[in-house]
Amino acid sequence: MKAYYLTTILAAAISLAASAQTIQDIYSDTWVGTDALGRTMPTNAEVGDVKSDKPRTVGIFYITWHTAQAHNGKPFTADVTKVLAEDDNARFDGKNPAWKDSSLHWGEPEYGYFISRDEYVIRHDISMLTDAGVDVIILDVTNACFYWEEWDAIFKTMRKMKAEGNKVPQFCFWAFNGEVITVVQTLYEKFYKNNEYRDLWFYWDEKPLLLYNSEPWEDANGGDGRSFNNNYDPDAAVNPANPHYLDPDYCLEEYAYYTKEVMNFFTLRNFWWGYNEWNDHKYVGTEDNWSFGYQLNDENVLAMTPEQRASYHCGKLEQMAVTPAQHASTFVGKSWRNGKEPELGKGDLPEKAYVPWLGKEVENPSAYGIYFQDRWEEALSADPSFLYLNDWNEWSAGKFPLDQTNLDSFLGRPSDFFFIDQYNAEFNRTIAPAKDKLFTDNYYMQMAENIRRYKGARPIPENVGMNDFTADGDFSKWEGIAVTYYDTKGDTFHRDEDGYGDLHYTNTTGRNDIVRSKVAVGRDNISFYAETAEALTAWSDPNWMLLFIDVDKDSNTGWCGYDLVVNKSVKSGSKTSVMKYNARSGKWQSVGTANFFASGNKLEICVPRKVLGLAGAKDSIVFDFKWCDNPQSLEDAISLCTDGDAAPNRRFNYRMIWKR
Ligand SMILES: [Ca+2]
Ligand SMILES: [Ca+2]
Ligand SMILES: [Ca+2]
Repeated sequence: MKAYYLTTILAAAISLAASAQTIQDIYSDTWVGTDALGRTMPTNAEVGDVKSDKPRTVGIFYITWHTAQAHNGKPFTADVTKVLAEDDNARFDGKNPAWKDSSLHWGEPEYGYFISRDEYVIRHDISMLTDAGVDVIILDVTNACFYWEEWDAIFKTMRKMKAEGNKVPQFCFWAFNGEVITVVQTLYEKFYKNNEYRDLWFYWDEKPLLLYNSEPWEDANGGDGRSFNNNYDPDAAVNPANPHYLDPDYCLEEYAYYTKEVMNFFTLRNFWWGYNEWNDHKYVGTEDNWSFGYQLNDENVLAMTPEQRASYHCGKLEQMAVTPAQHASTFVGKSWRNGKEPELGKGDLPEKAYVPWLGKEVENPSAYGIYFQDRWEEALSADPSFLYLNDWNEWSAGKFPLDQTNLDSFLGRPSDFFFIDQYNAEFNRTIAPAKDKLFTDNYYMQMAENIRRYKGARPIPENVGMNDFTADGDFSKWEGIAVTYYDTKGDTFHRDEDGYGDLHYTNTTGRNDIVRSKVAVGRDNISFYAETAEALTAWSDPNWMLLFIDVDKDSNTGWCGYDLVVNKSVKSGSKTSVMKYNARSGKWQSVGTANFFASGNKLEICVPRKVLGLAGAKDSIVFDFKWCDNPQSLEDAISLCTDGDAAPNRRFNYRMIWKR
């Protein structure tokens, strides 16, 4: 516990020193929401207060291998889901002409086939991860590849977001295969020794964390385990006047082990797959050997309790992993349960499976996070200090030919090809949102829901008192309203970046950057206030500052749960429409008008309580609401949050609680 507070204080001091700007807490742990499967975000009422008896830290594997070289100018065809949609026979024939590539995405990301340096994607990733409660992104160096350009783009963007006042996660590296000692030494010298991006370093147990291979002579990719010395100085071996005379960190051509500098500087944890045994000794459930997922198709690992699978430090349970699936190569996908993968149909997707958290069998079970939730329940029951998620955005994997097929070559059948980590929508570990409406952001929302259960949440702030406001443009009256609802700042950033193949992505829909809002309850009106980063654009703009209200807090009524929308048809510079969703016609119909005043970066709207259906409420009012500016279509909940600005972000809503 002492170490925890020290670490926190130290990290806080460092971030203060490096950045004088104020970070705005946007209270995302108080946001409500319902995902596409009908799961609701648990609130403080369900998960209790933020737990503070020990650290509860969430890390996620963040991939940067979508490098600029992926933009090769050729039409992009490398998506397994599209290959199998073109010809389902391709799943039984690696030489089927539908296969045109040797490295493929399993499906299309919500933001398209992006490359890792795309600032628009980085900004959305960072804000999604922060909103969900992720504390640290873990960057992949496991194959000894340095992604300098991509890391620089990420760190610079995180710095910019911080400068804009946003909370961001911190980072750490994970090195394992190849010349791992050289890799670690290079990272140490480039970033840590130079104090580069120091305010973004992730601290664990009082020092920056480095995930590494504690037995560097054992390479999981079959390498020879040799690491050449960056700082080899032959003179140090023979010259007593050399400042590094006889120091093995300098006088050996190949490193014997990690240097003293590295060993002293970092908190080090060995980090590999949760095999029962690794390098001829017990791995899973041992001291300082963290796992990035568990080999549950090994009956030894499957038989263990969650506490037995966890990693320990000084005898204390420290780390556990949660993954949406295992590997395609081990035939353990997203719907795997009780030692079995459901039978695969078209597109190599399971056609049906029982979903325990839903208590029934469903079609398209890959969308339901069956394996993912089982792992969450285990991790939550063991309650580790560090919870590792694998992964956010790996998306792509190699397709390898098999010369000799046997009965169990791939997915439990003979095959002339195979994939290792990912394959299709069933066999992958991606948590980031997918474009396919069947999967959409289900895994992201499931992660956010479970992180809340892991960490707890603050109570939703409550408004009190009667405030009879009119839309008179005197915005000073809002200073008396204590409760503020916040949104990310700078999330109207425009996109203009290459993607995979010949793709290029632009998005210029970011317009009014909503940063703050408030609600005041009066006898006759409920007034809404919104504040943007810059001056508001003209009220005549399309889809200008839409205010969606879920009056009954029921996602099954209204459009995407929203029963009313304000500003869908703004009448004049002072009068706007209030519309109600008619489920029968599927249309929004006018039910009244509201007065508004917009000036500079501020907007206030007074909606008659009668129009909201809240005229009779005397002592308390509770509803959910959301501001959206410039969505390009009102197709579904996702269309509200992928263009323009949504406040709060993604599928989340603010909950307005008022007591007289
Ligand atoms: Ca915003
Ligand atoms: Ca509703
Ligand atoms: Ca937003």
